[in-house]
Amino acid sequence: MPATAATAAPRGLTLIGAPTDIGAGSRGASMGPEALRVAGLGPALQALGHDVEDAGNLTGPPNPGLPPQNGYRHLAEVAAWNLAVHDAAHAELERGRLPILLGGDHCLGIGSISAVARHCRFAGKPLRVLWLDAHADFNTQALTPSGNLHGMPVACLCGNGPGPLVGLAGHVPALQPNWIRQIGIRSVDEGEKSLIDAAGVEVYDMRIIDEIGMRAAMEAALADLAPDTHLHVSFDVDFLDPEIAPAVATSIPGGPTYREAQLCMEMIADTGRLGSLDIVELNPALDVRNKTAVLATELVQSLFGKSTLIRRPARGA
Ligand SMILES: [Mn+2]
Repeated sequence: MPATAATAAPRGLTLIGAPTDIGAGSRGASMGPEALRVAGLGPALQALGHDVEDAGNLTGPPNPGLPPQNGYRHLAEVAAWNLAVHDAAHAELERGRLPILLGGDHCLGIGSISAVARHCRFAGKPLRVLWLDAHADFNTQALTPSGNLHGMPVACLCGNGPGPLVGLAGHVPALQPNWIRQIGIRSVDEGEKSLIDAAGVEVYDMRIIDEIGMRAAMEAALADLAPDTHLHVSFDVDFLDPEIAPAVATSIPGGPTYREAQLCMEMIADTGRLGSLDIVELNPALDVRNKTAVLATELVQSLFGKSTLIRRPARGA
């Protein structure tokens, strides 16, 4: 094994591109996978000692640009893309590899996390989902102002959504709300607030991060992991402050800084339990010389064990 700065054990990682903006309100996230490749994501992870395979891009229906029907935009197309993502991610998990979904918009988290939920259910492993995002993504048909399904994946995964999406994991709901930790949240629609509250999702919003700091927020979000807990990270690039990450269509000011985001990723890496990852909502049409894709690549390196120094475990493993 080559000398490496990684603190995490080498893993088999598979990049899965899903070039679509089918669930988003504006076009461009479909170019995300290629921007991440151009930023050197695969070689950056390989350099940490991991075995990286790029499975290329999935295919699916084009974006027809239609208005919502019954509260959903492009439901049939969103279902087709998510089925493809589910099958690809599940196949990698069954091979013992760690799938990295290159989105694509955040509706694809339904397929990806449904695959993880299915895998964990059969393996008898506990699952925790870390949802790094500016938004809670807990909208529903009745509440959504736009019908865009990228605002609904968490609700769908919790069983509140259209049949073709809530059933992908082979079990409804795919997730119990108390398996989810949301981090970085700073934009929630009015009706969404009540739904999140009623569901009991644990949310570390920017108010809490301001008050207690990223370290304490992440300690709480990562508390009580079992030795065999599978950690899934769903990283919406709009989690980051738009000053450092402009390439998102739904940017909200006041997100984590570069250092806070690095700490978040490093603390997840320190658990040694990362099992799957989504990188979504990167919209290269809005980027400046691909800098957001480069930043996402740096943060994902930290998530996979890059650290400044050789670190010895400081907290109880
Ligand atoms: Mn999102």
